[in-house]
Amino acid sequence: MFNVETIRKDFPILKRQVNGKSLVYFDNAATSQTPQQVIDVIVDYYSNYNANIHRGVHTLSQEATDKYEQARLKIQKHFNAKASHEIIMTSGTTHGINLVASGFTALLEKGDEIIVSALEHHSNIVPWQMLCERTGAILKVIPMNDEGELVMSAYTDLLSDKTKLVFVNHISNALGTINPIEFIIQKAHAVGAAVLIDGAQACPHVKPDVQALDVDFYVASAHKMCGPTGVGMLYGKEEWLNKLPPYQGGGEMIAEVTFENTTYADLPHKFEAGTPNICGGIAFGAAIDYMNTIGFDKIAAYEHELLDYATAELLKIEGLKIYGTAKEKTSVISFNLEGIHPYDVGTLLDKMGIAVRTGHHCAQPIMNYFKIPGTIRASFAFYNTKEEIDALVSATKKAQLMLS
Ligand code: 7TS
Repeated sequence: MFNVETIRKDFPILKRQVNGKSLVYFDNAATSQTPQQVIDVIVDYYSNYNANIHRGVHTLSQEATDKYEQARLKIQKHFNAKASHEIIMTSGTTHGINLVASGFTALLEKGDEIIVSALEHHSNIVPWQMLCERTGAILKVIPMNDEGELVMSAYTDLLSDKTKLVFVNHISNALGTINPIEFIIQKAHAVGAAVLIDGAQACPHVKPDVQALDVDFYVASAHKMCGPTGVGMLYGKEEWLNKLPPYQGGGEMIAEVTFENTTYADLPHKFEAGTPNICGGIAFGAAIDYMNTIGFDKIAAYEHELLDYATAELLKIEGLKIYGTAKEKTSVISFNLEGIHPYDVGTLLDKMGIAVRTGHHCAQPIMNYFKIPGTIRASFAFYNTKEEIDALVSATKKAQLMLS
């Protein structure tokens, strides 16, 4: 049984007051909150077995190594990767994307084409632009429509034997659109292109199966799925990870070093130079355990209820416009009040204890499409409630009155 009141007890931060009001946390798309079960794992690590990994004969180092590698296995199982060495531990989605973009420098030629979508976060645009600058490859963009959906007929028109890579997010951070990634992957593979899916916004809501998707690369951040900041994962098919050169040089990623020649370690260590975020990696595994205990089916169903309820209630406010009305969308609502700057609304909502994000959400091309400076974004998680949505609606009405 899904009981939101029981779940809320797992999150100490939800008891906080902000500006004298009970905190209403609706900035989950920026970062999710952390349950006590994950906080306990972090405290346990620093209290009992903090040590560097993969290099110590001593007990603490072995314990830390075991737990870190167990976390990799949990991540492998969660995403259904074929082998644990196809999971590269990163500092987050941005790191994973840059690792792949850097690796493709050696694999692209002038005139090759790579495709992104109009719905991307800047972290899934800028590294590819930099790759194009380095290689002379050409960046093409899948357009979006007024609902905030990608236009699939335009996508298939862009594909050709020149297409080498396609990069699309699984779910848009700014609008909540769920993209048809199965179709996107299948069509890209038909012309021989590789696909990277940015799963930063999907992983808090769904459990991706990388083998069923047949995706080449999939990236995510722990902090969006109840884990800590500064850690994430890159899944890559073994054949692709073997083709890509190392991203950073340093300790841990080598087989043998001399001044004349260095050979690299096998996967996954070839891509893991230096001391990683050990505690973060272990806590990422704990976060995955926590979310699976609640269950992704239950999470998705409940969040959908919240989305439908909030959409209906917010639309009752005169002059309120929602951006992103895709048929397939997750629990993100981007909106504006007519004639009022989103930042002013966000500031007043904060005064009333409600945390939302305002601005362009690192997705300026989407804001340019709608010809707006930004939006107010309320993003819901499974620990939010309808009562909190009522608080948002009434605070938004108050803000509208004060700012009109
Ligand atoms: N891709 C998407 C789709 C994202 O939403 C984000 C972060 C990133 C990549 C980058 O993730 P990071 O963990 O490497 O920073 N999105 C947001 C957001 O919507 N508000 O704050 C961060």
